[in-house]
Amino acid sequence: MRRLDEWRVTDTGTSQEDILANGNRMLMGNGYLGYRGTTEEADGGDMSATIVSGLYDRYGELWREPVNVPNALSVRLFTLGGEALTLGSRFLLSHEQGLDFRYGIVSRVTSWKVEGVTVTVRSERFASMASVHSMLLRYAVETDGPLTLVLERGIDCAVRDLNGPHLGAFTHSGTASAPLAEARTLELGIPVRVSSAAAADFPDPADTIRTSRRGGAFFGGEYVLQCRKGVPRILTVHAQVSAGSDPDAGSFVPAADPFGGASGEYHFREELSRHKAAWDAIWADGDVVVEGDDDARRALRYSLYQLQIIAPRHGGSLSIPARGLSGQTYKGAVFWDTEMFMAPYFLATDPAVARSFVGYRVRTLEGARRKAAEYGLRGAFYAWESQETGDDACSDFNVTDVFTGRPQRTYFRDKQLHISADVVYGIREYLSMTGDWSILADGAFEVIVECARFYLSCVWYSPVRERYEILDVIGPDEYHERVNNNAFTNRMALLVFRTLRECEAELARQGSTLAPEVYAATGFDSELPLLADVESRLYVPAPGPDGVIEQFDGYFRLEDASVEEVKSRLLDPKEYWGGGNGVASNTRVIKQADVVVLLNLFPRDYDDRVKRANLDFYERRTEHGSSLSACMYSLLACEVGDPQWAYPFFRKTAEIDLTGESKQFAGLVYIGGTHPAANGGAWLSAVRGFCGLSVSDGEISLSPRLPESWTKVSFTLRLRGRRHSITVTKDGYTLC
Ligand code: IFM
Repeated sequence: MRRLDEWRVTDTGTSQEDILANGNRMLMGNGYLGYRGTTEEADGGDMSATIVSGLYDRYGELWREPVNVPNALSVRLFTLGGEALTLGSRFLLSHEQGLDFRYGIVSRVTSWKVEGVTVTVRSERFASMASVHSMLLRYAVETDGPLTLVLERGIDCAVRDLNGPHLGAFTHSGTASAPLAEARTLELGIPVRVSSAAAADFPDPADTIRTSRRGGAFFGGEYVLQCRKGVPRILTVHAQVSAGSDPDAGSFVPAADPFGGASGEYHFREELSRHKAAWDAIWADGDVVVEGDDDARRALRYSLYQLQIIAPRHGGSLSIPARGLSGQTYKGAVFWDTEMFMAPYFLATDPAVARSFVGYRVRTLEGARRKAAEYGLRGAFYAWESQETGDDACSDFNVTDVFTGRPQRTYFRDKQLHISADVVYGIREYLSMTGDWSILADGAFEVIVECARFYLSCVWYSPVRERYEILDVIGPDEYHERVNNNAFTNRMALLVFRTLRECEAELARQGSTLAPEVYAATGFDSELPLLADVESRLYVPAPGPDGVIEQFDGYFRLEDASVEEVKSRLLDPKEYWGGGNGVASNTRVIKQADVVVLLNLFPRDYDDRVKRANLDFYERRTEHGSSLSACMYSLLACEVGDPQWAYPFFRKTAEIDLTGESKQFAGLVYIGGTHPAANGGAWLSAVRGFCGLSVSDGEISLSPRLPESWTKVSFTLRLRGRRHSITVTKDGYTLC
């Protein structure tokens, strides 16, 4: 049973499905690392995982993916006869676990009945926001009668990977109560260090500690606990994780005794209060308070929590993968999700994080250049699935066919041309919100130039129609592959050209010589005449007489079957709907918002009639098979003044990681995990949608259209170095 209280979500489920869902739901993290919400006794089978931001590896010919580093918070509790007390144990009495999403504290109470004695474990843990290499755990075992138990704890190196293993050359040192495991990634030999120091604050003289019998893949100690009624055994663990990919890799060495002589209890309290202070500072700007609707307030705050625990604040020009730090799904890759769905929240509340996203694209520009060259194109074609170098991790066979078990050819990598424009959109928004033009000299201008050059090399001139077109692409709706003139893609390419012009003009106004320098250095000067021509004659599909914009050439000729009808044609529930043979491919049913994204990004280009017509037309034809979809419909519905229509879409996007109701498979490929884009979409729906916040030329405007149950929304906005507090009610707003 799941419950959502103020700042807390709890769950009592113990099935394998619940364990998997709680792994995501109760994820903890600090931007540097993410630790799944499994119990301390869980093992690889429960998909426990510790994922470090920016650390990837490839095993053999399998997909490159994030490395699941050894589990430094592993605790195993056994009966004297050697039976493990887990959630699957025949001795289990009850279990409740919870996440305090104000402070990122995962706690639980679990009881088992062994030989007539009730054993209860209470644990509490957090990934420190104050010291990103650290995770702390307080683990207490209590019985209501005499019982001998064996408690094993330390570093479990037998972690499970989707496409692993990823680590080798293991060594261990330290002691049974403070082990240190070191290893190297297989592909690049990147060092990984994990330590796990423990303090048992109430040692019973009869308790003993010895080196774990598990040996090999487990480094740590084993306590024999002679439990007595009412005498809890409390263990405090301070784990430290560092990987060679860290910006501070050279300098960070796990402390041998992080307790510094203090008792475990004292140390835990001290670390917890530093951690809470860091969270208080985050919420001071990052919170959004909805009044009048408790469920909405809680779900929105939970979504913001999910974003905050994966925000790369520790430096190093990093971005956020599509499944955050919740596991190895989607290869731990960065998609357009960051720029379009997550960045707006950080731009409004913590622009330094948004700067890191831009820095990441600057850092991976070479990879984008390599990809463009690979396709015989010029400039920068950003990776559809980007890892640490910017080379594309997306496979040519990204889906496994359910019927044959064979890899299915997909064209996400080759044809989602809009990705480079999404990167430019992210830079443009950064400039607009921060006014920080210095980012252009830090590489962002070169990114814009190379993206413009990329689109110049993609367009085709039609002498018959006397216009430039963009052919053979995939738009946001991934079910329709290799289409011509996707309205979103073409409009975004135009945005790239315009952004380049505007930046060039602004730099000149500031007396900067950056633009001519970059043009000369990259040889772009010679392409300026072509740029002018393409910019003026690039085709962007316009609304038809009924106001509807055709998603791509020929879309209106496809079968107009309903979503339900198309779904009923599936022969297997996990079957992929798109691609060559998908049930949706030759119909008008789309996976996710496409034209609707276009209307949200360019609201001034289209009037209300057009927005309404497209909302009505496309929503009925959208499967919402992507977690990126609901928020876009919610936003557009607000834009046309229909917040009640928008509201269920807001709830869907804000609750996605609470309910766990989302697609878990694309074909046979597991795609579960958390959904940061939807979490960002919850902020977009609430603040841009219901509050009607928009910013243009440094000016804030608000047009409240709150849903019926909402009475007030308060949030912070950082704009061009100033902090504004905004309160929106049904009849107006205050801004200071
Ligand atoms: O970026 C998205 C894409 O739009 C739909 N498929 C999943 C990707 C990652 O979230």
